[in-house]
Amino acid sequence: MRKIVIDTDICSGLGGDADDALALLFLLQHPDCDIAGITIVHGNMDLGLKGKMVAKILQATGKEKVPFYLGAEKSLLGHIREHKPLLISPNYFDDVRLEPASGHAAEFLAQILLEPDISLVTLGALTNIALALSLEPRIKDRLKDVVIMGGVIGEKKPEYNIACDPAAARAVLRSEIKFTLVGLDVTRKVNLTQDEVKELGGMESAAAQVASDVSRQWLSLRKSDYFFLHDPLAAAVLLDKSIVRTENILLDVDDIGPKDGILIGKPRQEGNPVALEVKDVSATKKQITQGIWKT
Ligand SMILES: [Ca+2]
Repeated sequence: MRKIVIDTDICSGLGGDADDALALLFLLQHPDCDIAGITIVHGNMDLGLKGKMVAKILQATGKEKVPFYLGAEKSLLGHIREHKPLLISPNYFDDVRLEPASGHAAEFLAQILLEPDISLVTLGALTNIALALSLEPRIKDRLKDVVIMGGVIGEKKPEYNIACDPAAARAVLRSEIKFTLVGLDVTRKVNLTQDEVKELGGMESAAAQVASDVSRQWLSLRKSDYFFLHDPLAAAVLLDKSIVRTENILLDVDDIGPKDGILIGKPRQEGNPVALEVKDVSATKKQITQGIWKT
């Protein structure tokens, strides 16, 4: 059984990308995963609403005992991304009973990440992780298994998770934590189409219902017939590194300035593995969607 902590900036169902919810549903229902806790970080939506969405997912998967914590509401330097309007009916949360655990997400991370054999996957800005590292620097020697969804290799525009808090990303990348990076250039190769969502939607367990709800909402907001499985791919890589081809790259984040948040890197043996491609896109997608919808 893998003991896993998930750090998420979830806006799924609230007017944002479906992928955080799908990654949570994938890991929470996976037979080999024991989720030790979920921490929530800023990005586009009020933290309390993000907490309600996590609670909804925990209830839908029958994982009410998994603790979840609210974390940083702003970047390390105090920036905040404009909140998007809530697009879901508030009634959607009428059945939510669970409350976030007390305490800041970074305090929880500073304790739990010292425990042996904990894996961490980050699906949002790295603010909570950077704060935890400053509270408890020994984390960097203890944590052996980390997957970061963020960044993009070879593009001039910064990726959202890194751009939300470049200083935090810089702190984490320079911390000597060993991690595998799964960036946008790779996650954009794995998408889910409207037709596939329709097909998967026949299985209406509570968890499948949430998966279908957030996917349909995101398709309609994007005005598109597909969306990308960014965070679920990072979750799948956490469970099986062999699904991606990687290269060791010494990574950093560009200095504060107009290009802040752009990843820079050089291939180096002492660098961290960076995913370059998914070896078998259709098998990986099948594994992810079956894990989420339990088809
Ligand atoms: Ca995310």
